[in-house]
Amino acid sequence: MAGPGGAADAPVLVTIRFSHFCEKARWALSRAGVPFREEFHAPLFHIRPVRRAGGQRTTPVLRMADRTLADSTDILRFADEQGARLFPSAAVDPTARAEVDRLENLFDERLGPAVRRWVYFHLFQLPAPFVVELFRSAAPPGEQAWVRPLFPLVRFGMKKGLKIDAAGAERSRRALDEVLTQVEARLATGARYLVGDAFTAADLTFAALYAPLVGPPAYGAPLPGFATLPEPFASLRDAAIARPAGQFALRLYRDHRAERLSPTA
Ligand SMILES: N[C@@H](CCC(=O)N[C@@H](CS)C(=O)NCC(=O)O)C(=O)O
Repeated sequence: MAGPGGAADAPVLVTIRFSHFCEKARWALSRAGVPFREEFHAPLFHIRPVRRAGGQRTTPVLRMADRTLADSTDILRFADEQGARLFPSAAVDPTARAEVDRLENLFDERLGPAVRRWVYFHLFQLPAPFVVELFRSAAPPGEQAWVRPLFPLVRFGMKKGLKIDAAGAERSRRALDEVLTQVEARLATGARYLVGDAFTAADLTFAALYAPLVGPPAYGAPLPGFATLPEPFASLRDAAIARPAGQFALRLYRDHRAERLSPTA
């Protein structure tokens, strides 16, 4: 379960491997050159390890020798302190800083949950083996044998817990469209980034949380089958990629996902 670096005493990032909130944290830590070991899990198998690491229920959780961070925004702030250069200084440019914080929060609250519900709703319409394969790709060896037999139970729990149904998917589609329209209004002015003229936490959060719909090649976890998704998912993916917001997310991945701003210890 390797992250970049990964000495035995390195910080541990507990994840649901393909989760877009986990990708947000992974990207920020990699950007800062923080060495960490990723302990990844399939959905629902994450609950016990998350509690053991000091989190509540959700991933990502970053467990370090002296503290635990159990929210992706806290992990981005930590990565920023370590040199990721994600937040403008509030002392130098308070307006830009407030705008980055506002957008990160908007994407966390609206975009992330909407993408998740909408994707799961459509994924769960596909033949079960397809989704089982995706979940197995997220599981470490010790969990893999359990993914297939427990899949019906996991799917039931997720549908109930995340309100994954047709009405929820439609609400999420509208929320998604609302956020994408706001992003595209900014891009229409010719801006290369969401705030100011440099890459910030707002851009990283947008690209990571939108990524499951556009499948950037540099995504930090395998997304098996993404290139060969059956209909209607293939058309939904192609429409997401064709939008200016989709092109923007893919460009951010191309230009910034591999950046390391401080040397990995
Ligand atoms: N506000 C949290 C949200 C994270 C979140 O929703 N994580 C999802 C994965 S995409 C999760 O772990 N869900 C599992 C669950 O709720 O049981 C953060 O930013 O870290």
